[in-house]
Amino acid sequence: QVVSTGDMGLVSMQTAPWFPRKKSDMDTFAEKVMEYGDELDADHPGFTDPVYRERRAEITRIAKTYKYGQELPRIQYTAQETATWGIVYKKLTALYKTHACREHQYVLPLLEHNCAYAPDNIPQIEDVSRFMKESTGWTLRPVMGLLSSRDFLNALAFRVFHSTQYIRHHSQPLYTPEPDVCHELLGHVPLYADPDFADFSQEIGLASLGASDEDIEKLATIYWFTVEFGLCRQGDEVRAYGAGLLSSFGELEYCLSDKPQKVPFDPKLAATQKYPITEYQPLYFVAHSFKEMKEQVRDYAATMQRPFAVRYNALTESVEVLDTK
Ligand code: TIH
Ligand code: FE2
Repeated sequence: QVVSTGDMGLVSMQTAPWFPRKKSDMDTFAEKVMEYGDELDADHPGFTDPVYRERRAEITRIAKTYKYGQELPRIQYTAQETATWGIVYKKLTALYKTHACREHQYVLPLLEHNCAYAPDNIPQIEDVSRFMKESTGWTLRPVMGLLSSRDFLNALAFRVFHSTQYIRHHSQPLYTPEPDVCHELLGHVPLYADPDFADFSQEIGLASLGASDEDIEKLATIYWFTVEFGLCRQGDEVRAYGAGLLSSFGELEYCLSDKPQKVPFDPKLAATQKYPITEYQPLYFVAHSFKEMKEQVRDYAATMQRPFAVRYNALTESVEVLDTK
């Protein structure tokens, strides 16, 4: 039985945390960002650079007023920002041939052709989002800072990915501990144009809707070890598909060396594995294929306690709640 949108008379729904039912519900996320992008930590390279700080604040202010359905904001990047992008772009594209998974290698030329990806141009997320929509139905939303894990994961259920638009500090182009436009556009976007990866990622999102705080923590950790830092088998080789690897020249080189530990992907193990967030990962999970990963995560999610089931209706772009009591 499908419970109509907004029907909170259902006992099982009353005890579950709130979650978005339609895409415009995500407009409320902007008011509850945990950490603003313009409040930098003391160890951030841009902390002592007032020009950089003001520029970040300007870009995040634009993101804060975005509402569902609007065109995504276009940013006029400065020469210095474009130069930083250029360094990152050239270093990374040289390494992709030997280090990136085949799906990433397939999509990047399409982005160069359709979305003006180039060493001397930072693509606009409006153009990129349109391309993604046509490939797999995924879209981007601008984000002004760090969302809670719950909000961020919930968006994945709607095939919506939150994207920053500012760029890393020019003094450290090859690794940054936080997302930036290089990370989103070079790391995440190419994978979201792949149908199997697109499904896999939505699976995590659907599992997160109305989940308990403990389960959100586990799903966020699975997300970390797959979407952000996943490795995969490709024939006899291991390649990177995680966005955190594909956007960092330093860690991309490191992750395939013999320094870190590598274990087969298992969602149950990955869900509770500890990890550092401001340095290279000591441990990576190696997946077999995106298809298999999707099944693994779906089976894992089925073991989580939730008194209702959810289903995404792609025609109405909304989530239906099914009573399982
Ligand atoms: N470390 C990545 C980079 O340098 O591009 C960025 C991030 C990965 C994961 C979270 S932020
Ligand atoms: Fe990311």
